[in-house]
Amino acid sequence: MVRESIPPIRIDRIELRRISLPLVTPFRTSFGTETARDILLVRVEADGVEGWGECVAGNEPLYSSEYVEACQHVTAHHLIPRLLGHDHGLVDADRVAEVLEPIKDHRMSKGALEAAVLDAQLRQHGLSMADRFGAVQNRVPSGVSVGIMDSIDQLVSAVGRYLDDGYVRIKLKIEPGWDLEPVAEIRRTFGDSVPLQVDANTAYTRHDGPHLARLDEFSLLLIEQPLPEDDVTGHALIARQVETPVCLDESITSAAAAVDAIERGACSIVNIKAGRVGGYLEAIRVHDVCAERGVPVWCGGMLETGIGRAMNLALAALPNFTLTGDVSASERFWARDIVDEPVRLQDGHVHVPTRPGSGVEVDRKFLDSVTTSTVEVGR
Ligand code: OSB
Ligand code: MG
Repeated sequence: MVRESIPPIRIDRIELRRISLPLVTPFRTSFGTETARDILLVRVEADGVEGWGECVAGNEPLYSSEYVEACQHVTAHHLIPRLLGHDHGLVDADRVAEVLEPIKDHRMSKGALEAAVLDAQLRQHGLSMADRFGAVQNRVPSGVSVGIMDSIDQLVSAVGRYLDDGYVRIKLKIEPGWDLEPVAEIRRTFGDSVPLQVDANTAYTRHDGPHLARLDEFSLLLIEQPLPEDDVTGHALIARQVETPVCLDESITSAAAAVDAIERGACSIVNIKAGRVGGYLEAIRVHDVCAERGVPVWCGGMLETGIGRAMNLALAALPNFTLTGDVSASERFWARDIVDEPVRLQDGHVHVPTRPGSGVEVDRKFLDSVTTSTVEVGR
């Protein structure tokens, strides 16, 4: 990691842009089905450069309490005025979280704003996010998250196509009624050597330990977030009843939350998503506290466009990301991405961008064609 501080930038303008992008196939989880995304992008203009941040909140507050319309509101009315009011608009990405700290929660919104500042600041100084974060890989293995389907046959053909594409790890979304059978069928069809894991997105209860233990025979890499996000103690109970390692996603909202969950025996693996923890800089701290405790991490995804995916790759290249992440190619979700270099799958891997900032340029013409609103927010 480039630890020397980089000079701050003076912000001239901040723009909030909303885009609408259809998904190539509906994505169903235990909390709902998404067919198109309404995405908030933050664009910062500073000292002749621009930086972009992508807010990962969904259309509805189903994954967490955040959702895109609320994110736009809190960003415009609470976060940006605080940031610009701070040092006459002189901003250092390293200090964004601290300046916004009086505002409770709203981590996805804070993360998007910090990312835009960081992107602009790094571009200004010709430094890539990968170098700034301390990346140790120039490419990372690519896993794919596979939604709940209408039938097991459909699931089998979808997984078959992803394996043919070269994905090196499959994650199946599960929920009560869609767990043992789909997992058993994927194992029967594709064998025991396919790295396989499951994600429940909080769909089970504390009483489901014995049921979830029936997944043990399928040698899964992990089971992700079986219980509600605030039930850390419940996860510790489940972890004692199942042999499959428990991994937390929704529950890990900060580095402090990660330390707490690990110390309480609630998880032995952590999924890191920058948006969920308030930004890439806190995500790096989550990585560090997990590394110090011997807990492996992997990079989660939130159906990002090429902007967020490029930044995720810089993060996923850190040394303790020893498990394959949800860092699939752009075409997994989008017919056309909004950046000049969409993420491409090569030999089961994806390349970590090397150009300054996020390393990708926005395709302005295409972006304009999918933009539903743009507002400029001042002090
Ligand atoms: O729980 O990991 C999750 C997408 C939206 C919300 C939550 C999750 C997901 C995914 C998608 O699993 C992973 C990806 O973006 O590749
Ligand atoms: Mg998850």
